[in-house]
Amino acid sequence: MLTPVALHPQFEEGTTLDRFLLETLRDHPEATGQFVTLINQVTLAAKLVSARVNRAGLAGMFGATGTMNIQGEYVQKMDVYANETFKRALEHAGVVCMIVSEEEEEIIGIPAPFTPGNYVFAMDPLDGSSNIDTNASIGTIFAVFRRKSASGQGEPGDVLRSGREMVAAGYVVYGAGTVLVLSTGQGVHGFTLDPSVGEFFLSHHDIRLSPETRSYSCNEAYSGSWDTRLQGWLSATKDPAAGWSARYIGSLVGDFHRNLVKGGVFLYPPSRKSPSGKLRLLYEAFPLAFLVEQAGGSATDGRVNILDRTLGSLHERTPLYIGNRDAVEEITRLLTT
Ligand code: P6P
Repeated sequence: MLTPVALHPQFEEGTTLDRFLLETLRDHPEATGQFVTLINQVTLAAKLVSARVNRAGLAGMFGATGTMNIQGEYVQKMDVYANETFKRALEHAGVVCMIVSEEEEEIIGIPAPFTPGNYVFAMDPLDGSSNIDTNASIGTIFAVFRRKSASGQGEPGDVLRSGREMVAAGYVVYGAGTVLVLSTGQGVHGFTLDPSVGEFFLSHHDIRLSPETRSYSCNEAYSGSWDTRLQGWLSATKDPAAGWSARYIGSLVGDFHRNLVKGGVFLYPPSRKSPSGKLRLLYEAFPLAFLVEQAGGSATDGRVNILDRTLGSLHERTPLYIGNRDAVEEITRLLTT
């Protein structure tokens, strides 16, 4: 008999995401109707992508489209589907003034006849999609900002800003189950999709990183070109007395979700292959840093807290060290002294 996730007394079994939002956002500064609608549209898109991911192999959706995105990465058929699904779910709802997607070079405006809304939505619509053919976990990652410009279509200044200005962040991990993890600044909570009823139910209330977990997650194949201080840290973790283990899926959302739920630290340092790091600041590092801080962890670029960075360009890359606070602070101390 599985022990059910300990739920807050206020949220008995069967609390849907809708109910959770209504009951927790009541006195939240973002408790505008637009914000709840935005999250509801994200969950609609997540359900649609989940259904398609789960039968990608049957629907001829494996594999690449034969095109490359602006990152120079082969676009998978599922990347295109996820990108279009999240755009369509949001652009007509009157809740966003712009969308930024890993799949598109430019800012995505709100097409006529739809009305721009109060929020900025930045996403990696399907991160790790090259893993879909191997049935590994993949995911959607998103960050939400409240617009700075007064009205109309969003402007670059609405998104070229500090990570501290995010009002919400989350991801959807499409794995053994589909789990939407969300924070609006009041803790981190996970909702598991019951596909038989098409609802996300609260399954992980107030997720907190387990500080004692000694697990690291990185692509060690590149460690030969890492900063030597980092190489020293990695070899120290291999001392049997240190009690570390290693886990690496190669899909950011899968690796991050495991660390969030069980504890651990994820590293994607600069290397000869990726001199600025591989991961993107706006729609990967920013949202995961928002979530990890809400769960008691930390995220840096090796020098400063990721959330203190200000976005300089839509698709800029960054090194990322994220997870248990002690491990992240030790790595950052090594790299800055
Ligand atoms: P590597 C997937 O392509 C991705 O962008 C992230 O999901 C993942 O963390 C990283 O790349 C894996 O990169 O170089 O280890 O294959």
